[in-house]
Amino acid sequence: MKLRLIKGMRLVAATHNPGKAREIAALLDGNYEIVTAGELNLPEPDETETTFVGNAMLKARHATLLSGEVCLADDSGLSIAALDGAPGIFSARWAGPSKDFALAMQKVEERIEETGSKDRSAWFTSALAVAWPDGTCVVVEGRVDGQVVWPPRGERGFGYDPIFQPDGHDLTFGEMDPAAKDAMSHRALAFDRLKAVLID
Ligand code: ITT
Repeated sequence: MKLRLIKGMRLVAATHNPGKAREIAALLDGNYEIVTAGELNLPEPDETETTFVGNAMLKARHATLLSGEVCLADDSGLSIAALDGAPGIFSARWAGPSKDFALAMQKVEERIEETGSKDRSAWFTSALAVAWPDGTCVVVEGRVDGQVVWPPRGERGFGYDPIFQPDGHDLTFGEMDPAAKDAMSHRALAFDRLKAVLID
């Protein structure tokens, strides 16, 4: 059987991050009835895997087991070359329990300065996993390269967006119109791949 996401169907976005949920809805072009794990009061699983792909599959499967519905999860993060790829899968955890991204961005800047490196290159990764109640799971990944800037610029987006300037652009993700970010982001690229596999 060919796996498909049929337009109009209900899809659980297995995320508790409202910024991410907004982008997921926009990147699916309003073609699905999206309900979030937060709205369904599904608990967040511990992200115990060691890769974006592993954690995306873990979150999608966890939500499917609890809801019995088709679930889509995103595991993502910012990797800094000078920090050997940190914070990477720990991007959310660097913001602490209060999800303080001003603090997390400060930590990124301090760690880069501590290395003495002039290399500010960085990349965002998004792994998207779709899980079905029968245990099937499809996963794809997207990446966008750029530079870490300091100080942070822009109030749009979420998380580390104010310190990430994608290569070939003058604005940070925090300064860009959401549609401009959605035309080039790691998440957009992952969605392109997901659509190529699952959507006619
Ligand atoms: P869920 O697991 O509930 O989806 P989360 O925020 O914990 O929410 P992750 O574990 O995938 O999600 O953590 C990824 C973190 O990386 C996220 O909290 C952001 O701070 C950051 N991040 C990912 N994509 C980003 C983007 O497009 N712009 C800015 N920051 C991003």
